[in-house]
Formats: sequence, C-alpha cells, structure tokens
Amino acid sequence: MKWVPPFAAGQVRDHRARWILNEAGWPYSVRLVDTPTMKSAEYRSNQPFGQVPVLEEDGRPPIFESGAIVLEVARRAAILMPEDEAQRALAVSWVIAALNSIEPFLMNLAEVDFFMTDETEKRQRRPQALAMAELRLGELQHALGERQWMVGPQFSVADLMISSVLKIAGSLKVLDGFPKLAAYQARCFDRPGYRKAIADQCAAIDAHSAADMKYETA
Ligand SMILES: N[C@@H](CCC(=O)N[C@@H](CS)C(=O)NCC(=O)O)C(=O)O
Repeated sequence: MKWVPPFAAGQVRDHRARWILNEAGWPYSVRLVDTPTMKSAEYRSNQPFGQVPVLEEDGRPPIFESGAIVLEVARRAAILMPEDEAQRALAVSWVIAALNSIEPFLMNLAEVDFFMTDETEKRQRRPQALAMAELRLGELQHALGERQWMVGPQFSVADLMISSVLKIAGSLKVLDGFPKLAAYQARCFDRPGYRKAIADQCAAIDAHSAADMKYETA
C-alpha cells in the first residue's frame, strides 16, 4: 500500500511476498495501491477481498494470499523447502498453522488493542483475547522446543511464515513473555532478504502520505 499509519509500517503483509522473492533472487517491481484501486472491480478480480499482496507474473494468473505466494515462489524456485519429502509436507503444515491457527488469535488481540475505541468493550474483550493469544504462543514455543528451526536443519518457509506472524505479537508486546520465540524470530530475521523486504516497504510508505491513499471522507 502507498501509505499506512506508523504502527503498521513494516507489518504490511506484502513483506512476505517481498521476502520470498528476495530469497529466490527473482527480479520484481512493486505496484503500490491506494484505497480506490483496492476497491476497484479490476483489482478484486485478482484479489477478491481487496487486500495486499497480489503476485502478478507475465503469462500466469495473479496469485493472492501471502501464504500461497510464499509457497508458490518457494516451490518454483526450489528454495526454503526441506529436501526430505515428509519434512516438506510438515513445513507446509507450519505455514498453514501460522496463518490459520496462530495469526487469527493475534489479530483478535490486535483488533482490541489497536482498533477498538469503546473503552468498556475493550476492557471486557481484552483478557480473553490476550489469554488465547498467549495460549497459542505457549503452544508454539513448546513445539519449537530447543530446535533452531521449526522443520529440519535449515531455515525454511515454515520459519519465514511463523516469524512473520510473530511480528504481530511483537507489536502487541506479548512476545516478551516467550523468550525462546523472541530469539527464534531474531534468528529468522537475520537474513538479507528479510531486511531488504522491510526496508523497501518502509521506504515506500515514507515516500507517501495518508492523502496518497485517497481514503473516502464521510
Ligand atoms: N490473508 C491475507 C490477508 C491480507 C491482509 O490482511 N492485507 C492487509 C494489509 S496487511 C490489507 O490489505 N488490508 C486492507 C483491507 O483489508 O482493506 C494474506 O495473508 O494475504
């Protein structure tokens, strides 16, 4: 997106697409979008929910969902997938788990902390939202155990997606209670492809302002 509020800079999910493309070494350019573009019928024919990211590639139908983009690029570039077939399936399980079993609980808490304005409702909802997020983080930390990487001996798509999802926990300040996950995330982020993804996303956001998003005014 052309611009997001400061708390979201570096968090927008296109960093996942940028990261995997950087890892693959595939050349790419970025088409930034504003709100009218994301709402347009043309954009929604590629991303039915009007969200980012979308991967457009000459001669192929566009792909949406950050998880699908990561898995597709990893498969075709033959990177970040364990060599062993059973471990490859497990890595895919972890990509889906990150998106389906962890991210929703973190987003539930993010909704309370970042988007709810009614203080009474916020006080009512937060304890349960926090408890569920912490439960999932505890389970994830337990599953990681003493390993460096979630599947196999090397960094894989599983680690890319889990560490990306954990960014939400970091911004909610709930990762502090899970030191092994925090250390794991730092290991995952110590990669040039990640650093470039975030730097490029933040540079694009810095170069724009709220007006560039052309939000609808009431
Ligand atoms: N499940 C989707 C979620 C994409 C998503 O939530 N994108 C956000 C930015 S991080 C977005 O486009 N928000 C604008 C909106 O929903 O209108 C994915 O992983 O690609």
